[in-house]
Amino acid sequence: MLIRRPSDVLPSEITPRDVFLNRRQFMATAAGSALLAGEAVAALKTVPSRYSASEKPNSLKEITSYNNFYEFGTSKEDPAANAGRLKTKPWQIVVEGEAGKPRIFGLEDLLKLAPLEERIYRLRCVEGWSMVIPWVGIPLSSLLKQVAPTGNAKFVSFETLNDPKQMPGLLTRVLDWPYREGLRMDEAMHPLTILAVGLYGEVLPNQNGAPVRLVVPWKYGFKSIKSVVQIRLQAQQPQTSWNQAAPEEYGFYSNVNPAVAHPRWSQASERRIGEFFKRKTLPFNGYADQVASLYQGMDLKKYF
Ligand SMILES: Nc1nc2c(c(=O)[nH]1)N[C@H]1C(S)=C(S)[C@@H](COP(=O)(O)O)O[C@H]1N2
Ligand SMILES: [Mo]
Repeated sequence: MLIRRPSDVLPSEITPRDVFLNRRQFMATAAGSALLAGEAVAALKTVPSRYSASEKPNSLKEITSYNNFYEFGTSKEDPAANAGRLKTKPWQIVVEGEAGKPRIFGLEDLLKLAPLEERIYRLRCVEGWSMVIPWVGIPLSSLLKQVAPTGNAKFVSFETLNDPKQMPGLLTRVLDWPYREGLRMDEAMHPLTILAVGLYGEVLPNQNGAPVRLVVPWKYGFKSIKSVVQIRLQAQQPQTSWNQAAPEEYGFYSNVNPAVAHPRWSQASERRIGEFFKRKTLPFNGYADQVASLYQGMDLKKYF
């Protein structure tokens, strides 16, 4: 889903500001790792979940060093290198729109809404690779119920933080920022849809979308928006960053579907990070029993 590779950027496009930011970013990363070593990392108290896949998770190293988070750069190594400067405390999520009780949630409020569960989920990136990740999180439904959605709430939109001082990738125009995603209301309320605040029992590493990110395991990875600051209930289907960037390639639904090829490559198989041979991609990423009924009667070639 790369539109513009870093190697396509001409040296003339690198401004003194970029050079300045790169130096700052180097210092921020150095400071960040010192902090990590010094600070006791909060272990999250979790209960196991009946929704976990019975597959061996990828290693912490794999999960935290091969990422997509374009706000920190477009290559897989960029988020681990650059996300150290993201300030995740304090953090607020504004939940508004078609809601009887719109509200601003601090991260602490979120943790009180439901028991934190460990959910081992497959993540299938639209680029053709996959991982298995032991998330820690709560159902998104437990947050949405708090704001009392009105009868007009048919869709939910999500936005990532939009601060170029913390996110150097925002200075490039690879996407229309802030990163935006959306779900239909029934998808958002589905028990498989979670807000993740951790992985491997610890708070989320910045490169994985700290302090809170969406995870929708039956959809391509880009639907699982990171570092969320705004959630809006609305009557209309939201515009999303990837659909806006390339509507023929990335539909609103983006359910994992081996039968519908991306215009430039097949989606029939995938490479699990750490494995050599490819696997067959499963309909709805292996969650068909739980979610196929949401799309009954819809032409999934049209609503891709
Ligand atoms: N804000 C934001 N969220 C994002 C992205 C991004 O670039 N920005 N990338 C998406 C893509 S393409 C994938 S595959 C997953 C990757 O999540 P992970 O790095 O935690 O494995 O995050 C998704 N969420
Ligand atoms: Mo992705």
